[in-house]
Amino acid sequence: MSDATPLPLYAIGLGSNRRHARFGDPRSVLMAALAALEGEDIEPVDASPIIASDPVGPSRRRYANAVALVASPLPPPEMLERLQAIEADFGRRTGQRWSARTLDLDILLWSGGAWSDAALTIPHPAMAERAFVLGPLRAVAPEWPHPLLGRSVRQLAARLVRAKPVDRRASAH
Ligand code: A4P
Ligand code: MG
Repeated sequence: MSDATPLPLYAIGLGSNRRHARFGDPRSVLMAALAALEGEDIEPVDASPIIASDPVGPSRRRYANAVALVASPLPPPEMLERLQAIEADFGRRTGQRWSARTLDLDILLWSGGAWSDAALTIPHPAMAERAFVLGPLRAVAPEWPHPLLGRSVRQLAARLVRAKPVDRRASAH
């Protein structure tokens, strides 16, 4: 018998720009990470295609990015703990003790709405400005309303695409 109350949903952003000794290139790291997300109290619902994206910020390596939708009764701090445990598993390389992290897992959205404490902010504060987040997120949850901005993921993504040519012209001169 299935439970009548649907479980809360989370949108999880995945990013990698380093090879992993066992899993391989960033794309393969994300495929393994998508599989690792499934666990006790975390049920995969959907996953976006994995995209390649230019780095935002100081790193010069290209990233692989994706977004997963998962259903889970876990409250946000416990979800963050689970994600950090997965990140730690993926950060370990054979032959080395700890190395630079190969996997970044961010909580983008939670169907419970907004959350804010010292360790965790939902929605992820940078998500509305990041094409590498909104592109994959739109593939799995286009109509999800951003609880603070009052616009859907589709609208936020369209706004970002429209803004881009202007940015390019501005930086070309
Ligand atoms: N934290 C607060 N809110 C959240 C949330 N919603 N989800 C806290 C997850 N964590 C959250 O994160 C630092 C702390 O943020 C956590 O301990 C948690 O308490 P972190 O992942 O350990 O550190 P970080 O990676 O330096 O921070 P963050 O914010 O994930 O980094 P950025 O700024 O997102 O940079 N370019 C492309 N193309 N693709 C990428 O994926 N990623 C980054 C990562 C930069 N450029 C990129 C990409
Ligand atoms: Mg992070």
